[in-house]
Amino acid sequence: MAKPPVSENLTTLSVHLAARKPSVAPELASVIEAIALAGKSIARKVRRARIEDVLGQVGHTNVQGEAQEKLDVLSNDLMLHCLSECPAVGVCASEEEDEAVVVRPRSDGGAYAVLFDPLDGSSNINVAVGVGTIFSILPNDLPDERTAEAVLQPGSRQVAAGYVLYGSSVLLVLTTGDGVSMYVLDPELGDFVLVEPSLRLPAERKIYSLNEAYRRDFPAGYNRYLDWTHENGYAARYIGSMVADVHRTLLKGGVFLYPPTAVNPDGKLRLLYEANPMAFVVEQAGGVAAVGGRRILEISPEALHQRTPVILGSPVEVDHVTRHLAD
Ligand code: AHM
Ligand code: MG
Repeated sequence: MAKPPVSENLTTLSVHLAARKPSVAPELASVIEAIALAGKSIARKVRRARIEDVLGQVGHTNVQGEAQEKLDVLSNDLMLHCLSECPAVGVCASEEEDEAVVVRPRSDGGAYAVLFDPLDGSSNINVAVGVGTIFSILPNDLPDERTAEAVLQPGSRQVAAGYVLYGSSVLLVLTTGDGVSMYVLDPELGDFVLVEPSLRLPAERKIYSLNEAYRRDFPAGYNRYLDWTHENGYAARYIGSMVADVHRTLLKGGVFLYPPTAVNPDGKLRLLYEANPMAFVVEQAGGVAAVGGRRILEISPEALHQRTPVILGSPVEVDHVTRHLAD
């Protein structure tokens, strides 16, 4: 029998999270719902960007020396507001904030640390390309005076992670450590509804996704890999917005890479709120995320905004990359 359309078989994000109790604690569900609320609000800002005159730069840079877009700042404020209103949030960290933002200690209910990139890919926003909010949720089990340190944990300690993609539709992709679910925002209902309870990444697909214009600066192994792909019928796909590129990789398969370059010897992407949450999602969908011979999730962070090279995607395709890097 044909599956009924989602519109006749609705499961909202809240209902889906509640149904997964006790593996998804109600407090954790409340944090995810706070992120979903911020995501809906950011989606509205992104949609109306040209109408409300919120395109363009604010005229200063963030801690990493990158020009902040007006929408970066708005999205950051919305995330911080929704998360600090949620009683289970202890501390937040954001690409747009220099330091961790302590909200409430463990003794006052702050059981989770939430790290995020409020609007990844925002330099593409003026051309209406897909952008997104990436988030990582960690437990906060530290004594009250050390709450800020809860943001510095390896990705293997994440209890949930995912992203909201503001594309031709608004999607929430989420893992709580038992597979990956995908929800779509029904703009008329104003709710995220379940469209895929168990996403699986194809085991192989001849697609690579990286900024090939930098190849003269890549370590030699990446160039050996690229030469090999050119001889073996691969397609290149690169949007330049990590959420959109990783999302395509998740659905269609292939490999997404951000190698070290001369300008960014540790790669460009940030470990804690870009690489780790994407690595958790990809692994939970049956993929691999590894650099330098170890899982991204096993890297011990030393600094909030530290960068890491990224290789993630279909297991067979990640193997091809690492084989060439090792040669
Ligand atoms: P951002 O967080 O400042 O938006 O930067 C991260 C973005 C990613 O979305 C994307 O993968 C990467 O930068 C693209 O970088 P490049 O233009 O060097 O290819
Ligand atoms: Mg980013």
